[in-house]
Amino acid sequence: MTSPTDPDCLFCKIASGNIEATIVHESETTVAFRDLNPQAPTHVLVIPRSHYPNAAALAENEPATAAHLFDAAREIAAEEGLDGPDGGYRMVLNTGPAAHQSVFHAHLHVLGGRTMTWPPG
Ligand code: D5M
Repeated sequence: MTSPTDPDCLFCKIASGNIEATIVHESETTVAFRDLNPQAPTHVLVIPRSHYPNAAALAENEPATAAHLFDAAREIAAEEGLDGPDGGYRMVLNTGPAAHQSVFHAHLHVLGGRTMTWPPG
């Protein structure tokens, strides 16, 4: 089975190298890059190379790749020094317009380097 892609999708273009981004991590199934509008000292987006409109669709169709997003996040958190005993980081999967999703290619936000508050806005 070939991986789905959307030629009009911004994040597909980043994954294929057709649009520049500050890439911090890559694997066979995932790409991670710094968010253009960071909400924390570390704000990285981890995306699947395959195009699915959100994390739910990714999990339904490529559950192994969905798991790879979390594994990439773990490695990025370690590389960014966020995983110490007093540290921590937040992973966010905005899913749908009401949840503030604005790019409809599944992506996992990894945020850290500051104290987070709860509840999220
Ligand atoms: O998050 C979508 C995120 O994507 C938002 O935090 C901005 C980020 N973004 C948008 N365009 C780019 C480019 N070109 N590079 C890096 N980051 C980008 P959402 O959960 O959909 O609101």
